Amino acid sequence: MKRLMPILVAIVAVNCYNVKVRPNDGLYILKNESSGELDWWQNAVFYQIYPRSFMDSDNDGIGDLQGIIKRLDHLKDMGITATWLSPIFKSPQVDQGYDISDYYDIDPDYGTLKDLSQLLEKAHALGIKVVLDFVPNHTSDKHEWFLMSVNKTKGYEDFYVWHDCYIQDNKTIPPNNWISNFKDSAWEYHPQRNQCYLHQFAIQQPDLNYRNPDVVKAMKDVLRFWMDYGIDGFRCDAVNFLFEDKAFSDEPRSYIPNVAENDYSYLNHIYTLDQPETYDMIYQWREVLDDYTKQNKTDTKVMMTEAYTTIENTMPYYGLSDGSRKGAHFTFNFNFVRNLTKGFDVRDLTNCIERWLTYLPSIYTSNWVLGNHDNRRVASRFGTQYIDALNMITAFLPGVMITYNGEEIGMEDGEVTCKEGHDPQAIKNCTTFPNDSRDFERTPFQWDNSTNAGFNKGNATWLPVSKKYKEVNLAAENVLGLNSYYNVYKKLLQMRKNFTETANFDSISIVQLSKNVVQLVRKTGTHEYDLVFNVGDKNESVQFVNTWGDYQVVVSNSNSSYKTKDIIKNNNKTIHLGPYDSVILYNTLTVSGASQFLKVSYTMTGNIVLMIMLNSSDLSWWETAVFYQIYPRSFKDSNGDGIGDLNGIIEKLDYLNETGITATLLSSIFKSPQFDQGYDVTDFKDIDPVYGTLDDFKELLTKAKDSGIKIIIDFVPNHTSNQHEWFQKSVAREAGYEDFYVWHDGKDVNGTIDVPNNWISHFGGSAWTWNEQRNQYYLHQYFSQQPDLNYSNPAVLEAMQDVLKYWLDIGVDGFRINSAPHLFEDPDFGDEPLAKRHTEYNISDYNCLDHNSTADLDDTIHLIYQWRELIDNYTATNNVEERVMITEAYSPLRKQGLYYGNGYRKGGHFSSNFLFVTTVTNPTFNIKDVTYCIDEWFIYIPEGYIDNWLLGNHDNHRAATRFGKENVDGFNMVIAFLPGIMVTYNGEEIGMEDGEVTCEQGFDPQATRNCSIFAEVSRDFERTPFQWDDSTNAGFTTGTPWLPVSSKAKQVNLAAQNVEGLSSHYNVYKDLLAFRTNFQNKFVVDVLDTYSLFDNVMQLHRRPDDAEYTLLFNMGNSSESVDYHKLNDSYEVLVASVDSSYKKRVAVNFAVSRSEFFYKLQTLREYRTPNDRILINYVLCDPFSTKKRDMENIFHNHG
Ligand SMILES: [Ca+2]
Ligand SMILES: [Ca+2]
Ligand SMILES: [Ca+2]
Ligand SMILES: [Ca+2]
Repeated sequence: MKRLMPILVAIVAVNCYNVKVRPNDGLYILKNESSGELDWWQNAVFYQIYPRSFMDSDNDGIGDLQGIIKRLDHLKDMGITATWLSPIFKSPQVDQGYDISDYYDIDPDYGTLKDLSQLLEKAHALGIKVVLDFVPNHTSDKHEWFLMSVNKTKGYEDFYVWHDCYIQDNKTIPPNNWISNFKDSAWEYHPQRNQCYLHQFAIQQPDLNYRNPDVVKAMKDVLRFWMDYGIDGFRCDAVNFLFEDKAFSDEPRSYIPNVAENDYSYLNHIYTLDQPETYDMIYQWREVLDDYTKQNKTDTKVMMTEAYTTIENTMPYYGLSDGSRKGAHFTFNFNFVRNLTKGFDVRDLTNCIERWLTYLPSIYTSNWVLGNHDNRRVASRFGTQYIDALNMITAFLPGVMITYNGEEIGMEDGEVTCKEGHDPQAIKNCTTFPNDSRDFERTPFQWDNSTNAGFNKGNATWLPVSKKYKEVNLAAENVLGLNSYYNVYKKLLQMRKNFTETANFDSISIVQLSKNVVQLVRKTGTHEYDLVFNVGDKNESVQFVNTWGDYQVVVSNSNSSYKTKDIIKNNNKTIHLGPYDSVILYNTLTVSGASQFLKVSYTMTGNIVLMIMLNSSDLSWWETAVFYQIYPRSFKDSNGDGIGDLNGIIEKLDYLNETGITATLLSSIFKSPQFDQGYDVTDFKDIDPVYGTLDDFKELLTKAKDSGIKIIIDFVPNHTSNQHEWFQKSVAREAGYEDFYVWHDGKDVNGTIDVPNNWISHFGGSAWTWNEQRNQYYLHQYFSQQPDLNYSNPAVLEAMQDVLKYWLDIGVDGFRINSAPHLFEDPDFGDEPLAKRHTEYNISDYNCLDHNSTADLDDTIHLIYQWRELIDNYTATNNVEERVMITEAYSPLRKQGLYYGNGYRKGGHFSSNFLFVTTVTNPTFNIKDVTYCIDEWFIYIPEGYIDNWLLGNHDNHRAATRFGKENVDGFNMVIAFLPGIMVTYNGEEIGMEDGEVTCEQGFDPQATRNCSIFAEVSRDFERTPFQWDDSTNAGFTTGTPWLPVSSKAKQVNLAAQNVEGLSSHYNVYKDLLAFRTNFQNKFVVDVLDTYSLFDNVMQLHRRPDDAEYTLLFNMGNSSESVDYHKLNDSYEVLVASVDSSYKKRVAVNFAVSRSEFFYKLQTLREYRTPNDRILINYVLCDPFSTKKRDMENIFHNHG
């Protein structure tokens, strides 16, 4: 960490005062799967050849094996050591060779077995391994196995997945509801056998029955045959489809709206994808390969798998995370293909890399795929200016690199018409062909500028050769000394040869140097390499993070001003980058500085966030606060009408005080018809009578102030109630109010007036409603009872500023800006484009459109800044304590930063962080989801702003329900421990779960209008009354509560938990708040590390100034013994969860043995008392001795 500091200090010095600075530095330490040397494949570049388009030797227009043989010298020239070939087996070519009719023979299009032997011999002589495509899920329906199975030939009856089915009215009634990838039932009736067979893909591709041991054996025989033949490994196609549920259960609906019943995505494929038996089969194949290697003493036969699935389901294809069973040597990493898109920035790139490395178990070898025969070419996906940089990044990152043929010369997509196309799914519909076809990335390789780019001798080619071949071809680029894509690519492959020391030590860290520049630091063995990449289109000069010594340029992109072998001197660590420049540097001193990289025998992945605060004693009250969100309606009812109110809150101020709460957020309490629970306001300056009076509110402010508690109120600026007098006046076109709302005449469509555009409201359906009286449409981004105010009207701006001033004068401590992103709309009222994933939604669903005209507009952001200035001016003019502004924006994370500020102007003091609510949602979430969620926030939120963490609110299911009640303490600890502000929704401190509410009892307007979806969408469950004690109505009211009190209140209530010395959620929560009081606001330097320790345990480690704190959280249901990162030997337990075997204030001596760790952090190697496995639940540890540690000293002593 020391190396980072000088630069950070420099940033602080020029930037600002009293601000925390936090670069995002993800550090991953990688371990070699085997303990010795790197195996041949671990650092290899696998070059994917698409045989049909590589080289045509006999001039029939189709590439072939003899063509590949002819061009092997090209692979050799690049420095390629391994290639994998798309399918070349005998096939009727219904699905481009993925329908195989003979696993043991070559399709005549490509040649013969003899040609393959020749290819292997020549490739091996050149030191190139050859991997073949293995298509295991299905065969062609022309395969003899299938023909015999149809005939029930003995031994083949059950080779495929057969099932009885019925014919009714000439229609097949299939055994269950399964749907094929290519639409319609996955079952096909076969009249001859009078049964149905399963096909997860085309009808001509029947699924093999892997529950039949004969099939398993037959397929293993195929693997052995090809290994005997001399093949070096297999790329296994679509492996996640191998097994299906034994019971043939119907799959549940996905509930993705507007998907036709015969569409693949209509169902949630829990019974046909990623089955446990599927993973087991992959592990068995690995055993076949490993056994073969061992018995025959050959080089490793490698297996790579293709599975487009979630990241959680992807990793087990590698094997179990502890390595006790192994699967593929690597399973394709499609992150760059699927999650990186045109216009990406540094954060997107960082995110993409870190996401993969976070989830990858540290014992496995990473891999990086930029493209393949199923995805558009890199140059076309991102733009030609990115070709070098992306090749550099994939070459630079640790592990296997995969290159699709043509990417090394920067080939773009070819030009193919629907008529010329061959992609079987795409040519069925010529209108969608330009979007859907995969022919563009499959056009012939461009070798030179002769006829047909040298692909053949001039006969028609199966797909047209791209017109660009005259400029873009290998011969033109392969000129010594020329700045070309190809020469950059070649240098990269040479550089990678130095990465073979990975076996000893390998780490990668990712640092965002500025908004547009990222630096990757790779330390392998004794070498240090640095890649610096300017993603933006402007010149950038940045200081890069460095150790010591001069830096030498290894390779730079073809337009760079840096040339190979240029030196950047030790005393000048500034690098000047042109637009899209990327440079790889080598630290010339690292060989002699080798001692800094100690051999690491124990590794784990981790991310480090480093923070520096200057003059932290000057922190304002809100920067260290716990904000407690009160939902007034359900908190405490003082007058027996069943609805919580202001006097109820006043009654409970002592409770807040006793708990340690210093600030509250009150959900909307303004005058309202309560159609949307107070978010439809009729008077912004008055309190709704159900909550009390303005005087009650003033009393609350006074009493809260006496208790040292701040009161933040909701501000609902986007819309009013349709019963607001402003709206009434606007409808009547009263002078001064005509343009208070967003009115529109509508669009004349052939004489009929239609809505002005396609905008959709948050709750579905058009965002426009016709008003008869005014004879115009008005806009409502929410319900039609909530018309949008017109912010282009200066009178509206003034009226709303007036509201803010009014409440500031009354004495509120701040505002939470409701629905901040939607204030302004595009004044042109143009249609919004369809969202990328629009097909997953109903056409009237809000998610169907990209909201580039109605959300996050520049004008909206600037208005937020104006309001911040108004509030800051008020604070300054009146010389009062700081008033704060909090913004609510469920915007993409990359936009969230703008609500904080843009570097010149300030926005919200903080913008609510909804990541724990929106991303840790899967019921099977694991520790990596949580650590990733934390990392992601740090990646996207710019330096200089204070972080914030919340688990839930009145719009999302309760944390105890989402995460499990046994995880309540753990999650409260996480958000209390992380740097920044903690936000708690009332009830979370006692672990309240969702209440039980029926549709008839409910109030949420979007839910009660349709009882069939009530359970799914209602927000009433998290709004049931607070559970104070076990009396009637849980002590919430003496009357009838507006929403029923949860039946769990008898067990889960404050009184039962608030007992001195009792181990309870509430007491844990109180301890956490006390811990924060002593902890949060004191540091000049603060470092946070996030670690996933094994599958279920996470560690958060903070090293502020002279202290050290650690949080260990076991999210699993079994005991775990873990090695964790530490600096000291003796610790004291500060807080332990309700079920923990550890007790508060008990000393723990964890010192057993130590090993050196990266940057001198010491990690406890092994902690295991004989015969005793200790359950480390959630333990917050503080080192016993908090003696001042001289950080400089620590670094120097070990450096
Ligand atoms: Ca040919
Ligand atoms: Ca299957
Ligand atoms: Ca009341
Ligand atoms: Ca608006």
